[in-house]
Amino acid sequence: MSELLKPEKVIIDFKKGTVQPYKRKKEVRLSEIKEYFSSIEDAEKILSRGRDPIIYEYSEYIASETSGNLNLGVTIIYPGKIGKEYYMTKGHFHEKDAAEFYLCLKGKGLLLMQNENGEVSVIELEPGSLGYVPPGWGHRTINTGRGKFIFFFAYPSDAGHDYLIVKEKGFAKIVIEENKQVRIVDNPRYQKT
Ligand code: S6P
Ligand code: ZN
Repeated sequence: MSELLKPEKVIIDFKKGTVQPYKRKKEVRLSEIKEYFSSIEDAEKILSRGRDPIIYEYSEYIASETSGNLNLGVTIIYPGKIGKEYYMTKGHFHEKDAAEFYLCLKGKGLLLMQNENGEVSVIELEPGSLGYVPPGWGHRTINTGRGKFIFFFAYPSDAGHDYLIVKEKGFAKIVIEENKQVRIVDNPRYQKT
């Protein structure tokens, strides 16, 4: 064992989506995530009007990033769409073989996963439901509701995050609103390997 840490209590506010104490907090605004949306044109239109909304934010309790530890945190995805596509996280693969789970605390959304063979899996999340991401599956979350979508996550601290594959190739599916319905459709910009 490399270091002996002191046990700590962590307080999660299910309604506000806060974690205390937290070590990392990040807000992701449209300007940072615009290339991940299927319609960059719609994103550019919003930005050109001088608006740069927060799409999502998260805070993480990190005891230590050494192997054997867990990172815990809460993500809030705001409600909204870029064109027809719902607000979502960038999505990533873990660099190591590492699982993760998402436990929905508030609102509703989807957990979209994809493995290296291009297979896709989607889990609907509502308060009390948990989506398990096995090692090897890229993962993105999408707010399909009208309010904030808030979920708790945990993953091995040394998992590592690879955003490049998703940024360059995208996910095979996107989640859009069509005729007031949530639809999971082929991503027109998806690049197969
Ligand atoms: C980390 C975990 C979450 C995400 C967060 C934002 O493994 O999955 O903390 O970082 O939900 O998503 P993303 O794709 O921007 O990291
Ligand atoms: Zn992850």
